[in-house]
Amino acid sequence: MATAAAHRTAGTQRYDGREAAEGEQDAYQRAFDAAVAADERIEPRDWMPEAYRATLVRQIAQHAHSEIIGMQPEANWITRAPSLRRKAILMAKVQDEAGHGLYLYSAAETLGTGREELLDKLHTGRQKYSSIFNYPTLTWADVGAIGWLVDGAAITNQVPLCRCSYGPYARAMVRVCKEESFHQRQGYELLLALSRGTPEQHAMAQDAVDRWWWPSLMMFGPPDDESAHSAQSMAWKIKRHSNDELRQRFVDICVPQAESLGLTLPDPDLKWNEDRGQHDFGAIDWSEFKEVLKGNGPCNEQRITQRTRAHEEGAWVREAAAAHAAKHSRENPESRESRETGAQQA
Ligand code: FAQ
Repeated sequence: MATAAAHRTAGTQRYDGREAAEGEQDAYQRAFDAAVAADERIEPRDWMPEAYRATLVRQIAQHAHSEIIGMQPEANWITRAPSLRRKAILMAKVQDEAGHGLYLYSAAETLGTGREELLDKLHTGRQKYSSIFNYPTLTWADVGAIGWLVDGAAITNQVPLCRCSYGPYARAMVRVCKEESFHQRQGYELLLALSRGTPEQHAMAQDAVDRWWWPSLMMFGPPDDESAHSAQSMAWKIKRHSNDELRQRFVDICVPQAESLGLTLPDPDLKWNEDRGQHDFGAIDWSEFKEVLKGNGPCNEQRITQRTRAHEEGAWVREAAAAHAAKHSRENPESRESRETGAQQA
C-alpha cells in the first residue's frame, strides 16, 4: 500500500527533475491520496495532481486579491476617522490586510505561480476577488459593520482553512485568523459605541448593518447545489465545510451578537428553529451576487481602476528594490539574497 513516506519520496524525486516512469504516476497518486486521508499536510516539494495545484492557485489567488482590494473600502475613512485613536486602529487594520495579501501571494508562489502573473490576472479581470468589496462605505459606521460582519464572515470561513491539506496555505491562515479576530472585535466595539450613542449615531449603525448583512452572507459563495468546486475541494480537504454550512454557522453566531449590540438584522424571516437547533433565515438574492461577479456591482470599476493605478505608481518601488537586491548580490555573493537573485537570473 502507498504510504505517506512514499508520497514524500515520490515528491522529492519529482522535484529533482526526474520524470515519472510509466506506472510510477499511479503510485504517486495513491501516496498523495493516502497522505490526504491521513490528514497529513501536502508540502510544496511533494507530488500533487495538477488539478489540486490549479484549484489551490485559484482559491489562494482569489483570497490574496480580496485582501488587497479589501483595503480600499476602509482606507476611504482613514482621513475622516472621528478621533486619533480610531484613526490609528483603522490604519493598523488596513496595513494588516496588506500583510495578509503578502502571506497569501507567497503561499501561491510555493505552487509555482509568481505574484506578477497573479496581479496581472487581477488587473485584467481574469481572476476574481470577493464580491463583498464591491460595495461602498457611505458612513463611518460602515467601518464598524465591515469589522463585525465582513471580518466575522472571513474568520468563520478561514478558521477551517487552518486545517487545509496544503501546508503553506494552512499555516498562513493561522496568523491571518488571529489578526482577523482582532479586526472583528474592533468593528464590534465601534458599532457598540455608536449604538449606545446619540439617536443619530444609533441610526447610522443600524443603516450600516442593514446594507452589509446580505452581502456578508454572499461572501460564503453560492448555495451548495450550485457550488462548482466544493465537492472536489472537500474531497481534497482544501475546504472542510460546505458554503451553506459555514453561512449557517455565521448566522447563528451573529444573532446573539446583534442583540447585545442593540441592533436588528434586516431579515423578517430570521427565527430560531427548535427542531434544527439553528436559525432559519430569509432567501438570499443570488441575482445580485451574480451581477456583482459579472462586474456590475456598485464599485467594481472603481476598485480595479484604483488598484491598477496604485500598481503603476508603485513601479519605481519595485525597480528600486530589485536594484538594491542586485547591488547587494554583487557585494555579498554568498548571501541568501544573492542566491535568490542568482536563481532568478539563471
Ligand atoms: N466572491 O464553487 P464555488 C476577507 C466564485 S477575505 C467572488 O463555491 P469555491 C478579509 C468562485 O471563485 C474574503 N467570487 O467556489 C478582509 C467560483 O468561481 P471560479 C475572501 C466568489 O472556491 C476583511 C464560483 O464563484 N476570502 O474578507 C465568491 O469552492 C475585511 C463558484 O463558487 C476567501 O477568499 C465570492 N464571495 O468556494 C479583507 C477565502 N464565492 O473561481 C479586508 C478563501 C464564490 O470558478 C477587509 N476562499 N465565488 O471562477 C474560499 O473559501 C472559497 O474560495 C469560497 C468559494 C468559499 C469563497
